[in-house]
Amino acid sequence: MAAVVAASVLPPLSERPMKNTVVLFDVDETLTPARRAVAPEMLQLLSALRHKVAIGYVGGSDFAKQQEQLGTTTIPVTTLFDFCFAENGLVAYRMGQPLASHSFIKWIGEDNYKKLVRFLLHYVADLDIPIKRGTFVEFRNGMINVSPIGRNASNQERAEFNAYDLEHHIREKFIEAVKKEFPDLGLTYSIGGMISFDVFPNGWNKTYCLQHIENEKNLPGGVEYTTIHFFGDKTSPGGNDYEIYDDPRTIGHSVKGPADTMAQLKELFDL
Ligand code: M1P
Repeated sequence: MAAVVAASVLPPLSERPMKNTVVLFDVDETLTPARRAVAPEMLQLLSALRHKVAIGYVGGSDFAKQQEQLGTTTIPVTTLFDFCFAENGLVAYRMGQPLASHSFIKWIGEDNYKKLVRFLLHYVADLDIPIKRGTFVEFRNGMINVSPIGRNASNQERAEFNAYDLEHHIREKFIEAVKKEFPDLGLTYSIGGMISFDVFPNGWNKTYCLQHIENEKNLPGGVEYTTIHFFGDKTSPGGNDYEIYDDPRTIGHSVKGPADTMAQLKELFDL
């Protein structure tokens, strides 16, 4: 029901009442609980917001996970947002159509990548943690995601690893070891979720997606977005929302979870 409302007919971007405003959202713990599905109430609110302004999300995860969390089996996530930015905007859709993007493997090159992945997998092999599952390195278009426990961990196992990591700093130590081994690769290491960290070229953080927003004015009949709001939960230095939250091009809003996002949206946009 909520998704049906969310997918209802909308004014084109150039005819939205606040047409120079775009509102961008982080996904995990901003629109949804971590790695869980969005609530129908959130979709309803986003639909109401979308009748006033342009909306988009920018997540570190790959597009498939965002489709799982924000869309349904019958509703593509690209119909629910004007802009969909997966992998920090390295995979991007505008009004349902894909935009051109860079790739991590082209940037780093096969030889450097082989050295990096060799080190990562050796490190995981030697790591003594309570349990391990599978998929320790996930290869994506704009980054790789590295998980000491493995991405196949269940929700229960994810929570247990997260608690263990808080105490033992497994991911922080792992990142320090990679940095020491590869001081010159120009990579950023970002802990955005519960069981893993993302690795991408310096500068390919969430601010990457802003170039797509800024390019809108150059499209035929395009809109110049002079006001860019961003809502995220990991907005402190070191968090993966920090750079875009702190960017001079955005108005940053820090949230404590999806319920807080909804409360702040209602107040700010009179919804
Ligand atoms: O969106 C935040 C992070 O979500 C996942 O992290 P984890 O599986 O560790 O909870 C990953 O998709 C990660 O890439 C992403 O940054």
